[in-house]
Amino acid sequence: MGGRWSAPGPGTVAAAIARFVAAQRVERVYTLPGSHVKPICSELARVGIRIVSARHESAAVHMAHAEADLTGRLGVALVTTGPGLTNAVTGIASAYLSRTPLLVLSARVPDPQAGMGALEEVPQADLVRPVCRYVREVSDPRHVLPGLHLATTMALGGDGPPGPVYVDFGANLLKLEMRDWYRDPHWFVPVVRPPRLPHQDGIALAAQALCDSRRPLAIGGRGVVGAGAELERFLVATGCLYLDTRESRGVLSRDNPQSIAAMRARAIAEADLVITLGRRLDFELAYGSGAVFAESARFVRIGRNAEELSENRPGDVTVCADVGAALAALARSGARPAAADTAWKDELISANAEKIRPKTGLTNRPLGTDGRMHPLTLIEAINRLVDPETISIVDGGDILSFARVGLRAITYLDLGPFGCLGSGAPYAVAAALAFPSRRTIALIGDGAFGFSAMEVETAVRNRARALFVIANNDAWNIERHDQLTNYPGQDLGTELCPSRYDLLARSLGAHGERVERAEDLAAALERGLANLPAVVDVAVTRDAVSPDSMSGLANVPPLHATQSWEDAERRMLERPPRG
Ligand SMILES: Cc1ncc(C[n+]2csc(CCOP(=O)(O)OP(=O)(O)O)c2C)c(N)n1
Ligand SMILES: [Mg+2]
Repeated sequence: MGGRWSAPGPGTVAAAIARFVAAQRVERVYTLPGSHVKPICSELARVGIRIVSARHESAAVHMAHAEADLTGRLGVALVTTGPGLTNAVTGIASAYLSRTPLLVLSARVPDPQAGMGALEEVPQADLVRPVCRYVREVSDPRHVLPGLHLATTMALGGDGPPGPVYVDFGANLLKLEMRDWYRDPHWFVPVVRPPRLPHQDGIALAAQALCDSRRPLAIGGRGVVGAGAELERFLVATGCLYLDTRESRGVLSRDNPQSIAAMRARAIAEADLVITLGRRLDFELAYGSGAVFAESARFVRIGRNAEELSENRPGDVTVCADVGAALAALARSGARPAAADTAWKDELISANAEKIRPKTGLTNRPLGTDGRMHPLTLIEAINRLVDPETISIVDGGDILSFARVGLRAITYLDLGPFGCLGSGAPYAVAAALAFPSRRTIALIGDGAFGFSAMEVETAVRNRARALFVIANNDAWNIERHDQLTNYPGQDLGTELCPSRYDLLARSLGAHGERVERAEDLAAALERGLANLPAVVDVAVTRDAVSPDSMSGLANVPPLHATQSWEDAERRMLERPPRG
């Protein structure tokens, strides 16, 4: 193998990796060039996989993340040795918290140089281990396919929560011949997550809990993804109210009357039975705290792994199973509350309908003292462009908070439980590539956009027809509000220079427009949609105080994510012990 390196042949390790990836029905691999991984990249292209090259490895991983979340298939990123891998860590960590199935591939320094001070040498596996479901360092051609197979099974959630897995190869390995280890066709089929069927005793106990309840509430998580039909039948059969969460958004139509997203606080405070569906009880659900959920509420926890079954608050009943299978079994059981509190249920349904009724007059919200439009004015203009097929993406601080209450989105991605600013632009690129016939609209704060604005060039180069709308308030505004409120008299880095992201976009070859007045918005957004990829840079006021600023999410109370939950927890802790 001495002398100049030649392209790898069809029976090499690199070729086997590519064939394995193609067998998983992966259509695009997100990457950024690097010599160490070039043999893999070359073979991926040879088997017909589209190579999408980003401008930062973290963005490449975010793209694979969006691809996985939107298509339901494995997302794949290929990052190069050393800084390629360290740059990717943020994206990997975000997928880890989102429980998104990703295969991250890389190459290490050649094994014969390991430990000798080789170019770009860092302990790659150690760097990613805490944020991966599985890590495998392959150093022998015999282990290439078993390693990839096991890693992919783990990524899909075969033996725990789904999430990112990492496999790297000594760079010296990639052009070696695979010999007979390559021939066995059973490696080149899609890896499937082994099904987990519910035990009938668990279903019987859950059914009994439902019959005994008066105010049952189901909460969706990643477990309901792909089980929309079963969920709908379950809700009809049992009459449960339903809350979706970030992980399950879009699975059930928001028009389903039993879905009461806008009444979340009251529903969780008053339900007497809470059924979690493949969902962690994490910060978004008050860690299942008895101060926020009714203290006497019973919990039925349905899911495939310990995180979903017992984290923070073990179920009074646990059903270890695929959520779809468990929901189907429960619907078949005929269980429903024997003495349902129908007044409670009807009240929540009608209060929810009233809250989500499209309001007129958002566009008339007063301008800020800076003369700029309110963020909800911008969101209302975007709502007019959102059709049932639109993929909506949000990234930022205040603007994300306003979007959570105002944006009418069905297919939706945001910066996720990792709170990872900078993921929005890459998500939009991947969404537009995966679904070219659907509209992709990303609403991004000016600060958040700065992390990955160069991905507009990736969009131009790859003809990713996304619309990037920048909510530009010249600030890390949610942080600015927190600082003004809690650290008065200080200005520590929360102001940004007035910047023109439309001009930046134009310099990268995209369509760019700046909008200062609400009356110009609709036409500018339409022109953007007609000239994708496009950046519409919208001046919004920094005066508007977002719901997250008000609820305390921005200043992080010690016990809970929001101030009202924090207060409830403190009241509970301060109560004298009973008895
Ligand atoms: C990578 C990263 N760095 C820092 C933060 C902390 N942070 C959360 S929101 C926010 C401000 C976001 O500003 P912008 O995107 O302009 O949105 P705005 O609040 O102005 O609407 C910051 C810095 C984070 N979540 N992620
Ligand atoms: Mg901002």
